[in-house]
Amino acid sequence: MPAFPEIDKITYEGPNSKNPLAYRWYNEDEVIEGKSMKDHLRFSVVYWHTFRGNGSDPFGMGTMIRPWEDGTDSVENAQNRARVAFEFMEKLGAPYYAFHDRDVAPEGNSLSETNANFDAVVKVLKEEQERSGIKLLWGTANMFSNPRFMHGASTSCNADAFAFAAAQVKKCLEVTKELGGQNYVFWGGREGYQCLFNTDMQRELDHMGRFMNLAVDYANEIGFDGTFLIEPKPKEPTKHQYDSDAAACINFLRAYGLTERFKLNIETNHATLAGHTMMHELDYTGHQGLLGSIDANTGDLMLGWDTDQFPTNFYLTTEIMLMLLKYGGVAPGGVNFDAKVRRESFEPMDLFHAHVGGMDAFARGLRIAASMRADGELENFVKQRYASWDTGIGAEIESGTADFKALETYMLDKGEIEANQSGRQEMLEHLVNRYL
Ligand code: XUL
Ligand code: CO
Repeated sequence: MPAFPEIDKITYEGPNSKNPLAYRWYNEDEVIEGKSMKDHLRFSVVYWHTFRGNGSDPFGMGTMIRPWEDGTDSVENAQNRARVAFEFMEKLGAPYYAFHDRDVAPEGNSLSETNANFDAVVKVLKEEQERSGIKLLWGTANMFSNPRFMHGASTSCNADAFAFAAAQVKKCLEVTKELGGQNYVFWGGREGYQCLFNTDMQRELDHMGRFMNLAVDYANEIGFDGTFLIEPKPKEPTKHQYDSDAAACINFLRAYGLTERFKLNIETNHATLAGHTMMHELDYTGHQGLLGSIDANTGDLMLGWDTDQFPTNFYLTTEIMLMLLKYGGVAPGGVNFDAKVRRESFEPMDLFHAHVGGMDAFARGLRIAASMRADGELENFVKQRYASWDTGIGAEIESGTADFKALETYMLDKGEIEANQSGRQEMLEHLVNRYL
């Protein structure tokens, strides 16, 4: 019995369609800048919000109606849910998905029982992947929900928590490899602190560095060659997370010799919690050569926490797609909807509305970004703005031939700098609006 009998496969109907369950902009086979929209966007559905989110919040219980759930935490229920997830993703036309180990299968009374539960559901995931052609974008281990990780996982003061986390990641790497996962993500759930008076920061960071190196060693041992991704987030659940933003993560990767195997997974709502825009985080990571994947969502400007809403703002998706195109695309990463429907959007149908809206917003962003790049007006403005670096003293500084003494001689001779020119911010913001 299908879980969504009233929904047919979502199709592209073009910009004039008034059907909310159709794509107006996402035409998966249409080629833009030499690549299909499907290959540019590599959309991915997250298991945790979409199939495990129940709508509970700190003030109230779950609200979601999910007729396929039998209300138990059994392996059978988890296996059935996996089949429902694939029906959903197929009807949506999403080529990838992502999960935490604990989203897909229930924890048992011991680590070995938990691993057996995981295997039993992975069997179904594998069958469904083969049947549908949908692939695993990334796997990750949930090392933040269980109370054993209250002080963190690899950064816990309790060495046993580190050991448990290692066993968990070992298993999850094996499963991710088994399912052909293209990446493996570390989001530092509770890797941070609440209070510096009880924290040995240096020791915790060294342990996290050790943990990541052990993961790379084990991946090499079993022949998992997917990309490792660290996902920056500044706070929540801890008051300070060590992976606070892209710059902090990149410094960590360099300090512990990890840049060969690791890149970053940048999430919009995490960027804004860090006091940056998504565009800033993507530009920073991209020029460092470490842009791996994105978690697509948005926060709420009125709220200061991780609301994980579906992105529908063309301005945001245009900025993101400008960055992805600038840095050569997101593969083998993807556009992963780490987003949840609101508690009030409790019907199964809302899962479709949310994803269709998010995918279409990104497809529109891709189209807008590509036409801006084709016209080249922004790019030319920036190039012109830095023209003083292309010849003369600027070129000498960039190439390393001018030292402080030479620069002093140059300036003493010249007396004053070339007149500055306007940055034209308002003109450019107006220009960008022309494309929206
Ligand atoms: C939490 C978050 C996670 C990661 C995976 O804010 O974004 O869901 O994406 O652990
Ligand atoms: Co995320």
